[in-house]
Amino acid sequence: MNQNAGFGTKSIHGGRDHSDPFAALSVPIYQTATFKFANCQQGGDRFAGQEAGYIYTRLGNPTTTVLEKCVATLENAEAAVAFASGIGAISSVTWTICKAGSHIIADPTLYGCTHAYLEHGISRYGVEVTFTDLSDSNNLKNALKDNTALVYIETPANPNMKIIDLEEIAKIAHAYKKHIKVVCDNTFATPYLQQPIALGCDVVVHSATKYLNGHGDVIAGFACGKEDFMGEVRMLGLKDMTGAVLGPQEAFLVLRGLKTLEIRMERHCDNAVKLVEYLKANEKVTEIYFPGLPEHPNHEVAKKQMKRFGAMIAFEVKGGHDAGAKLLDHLELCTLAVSLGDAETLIEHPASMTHSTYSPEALAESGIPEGLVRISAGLENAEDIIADLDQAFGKI
Ligand code: 3LM
Repeated sequence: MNQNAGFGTKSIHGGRDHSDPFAALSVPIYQTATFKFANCQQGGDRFAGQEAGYIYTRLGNPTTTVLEKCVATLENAEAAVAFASGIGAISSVTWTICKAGSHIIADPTLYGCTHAYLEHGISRYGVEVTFTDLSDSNNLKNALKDNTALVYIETPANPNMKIIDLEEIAKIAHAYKKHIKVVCDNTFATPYLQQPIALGCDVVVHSATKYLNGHGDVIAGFACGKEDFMGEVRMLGLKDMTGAVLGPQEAFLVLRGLKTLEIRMERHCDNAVKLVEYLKANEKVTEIYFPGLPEHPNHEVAKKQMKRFGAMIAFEVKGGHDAGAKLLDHLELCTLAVSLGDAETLIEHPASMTHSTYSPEALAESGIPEGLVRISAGLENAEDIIADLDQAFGKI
């Protein structure tokens, strides 16, 4: 494949080396836990890293290798590592970077379990975590310390689409100390809309459970970055510390899902724009959180670093939490479920679901109102999604 190929071409052909003995069009599923050695010498050489080749699927698998190469190509990264989940990727990366005494700086607006992991998980092992609003880069300057090892960001952030200037954050962190790793969770944007590594970040993490797979039938994650560092993440974070390895079946499904990422993202984004137009005209909606709106506080940054504004929308309803709950209970086509990035439009209530791990104080600090409703615009016909919302709004 030509290195200058377009995104859609890369998502179909990326990582394929055409080495299959039967020339199968789709990547075969190597459903095996272990691989035979020709003799003892070969086994020893593979373990010693003196001979290339597979050993055991926790360390690598041919189906997964193709997928990892494809995702690295899409993120413009030297290498990628696949994981059993997004949280598997996030914990493996942070365990690889940090040790007791390390300091992490993170924006407080994050996916609920990522926030819980940083606040209550890794902090149990002598790693200090400072949460500060990174949409103001002065807060980063004030928080950086000698032992800062990692700056952690989601943009657009779950669940309120807060936007952070990746180029600016990476520049400030690296000017302070070159070795600080700036890690960006690119789940909401996908590499089609935003390329954190090109903007100066060191590592991209993903919940591939969402848009990358795109069909709501797989839990998966990725980390992408420099080849040397991804080697460390594989050999320490994944192999020895978390063991959060992606299975070959799941790798196959993500490869299949990725083939349509570009066209799915275009349709998701088109539908989101139409939903936002509808919500803007709806007098029962008091607030809309969408980076494509000029009144979004970081609209200009989103415009600079994203191709389009994504397909995640949050809003508040007149009457607060109770009115929002009523709306969700009356939907017929839109699905009341957590997760996002699927063909189906998914809708949920962050304060009691995805972000129920946050304390009321942390919700307030992160700009997540109690009544907030989050919607993942699916791939159905926009008129049908809107008609369903409209009938449910009619019941509150
Ligand atoms: C959700 N999010 O509905 P997995 N990073 C981001 C995420 O949104 C998520 C992860 C990482 C949701 C999941 S809530 C129980 C359902 C930005 C997940 C974690 O480990 O693959 O689930 O990814 O917002």
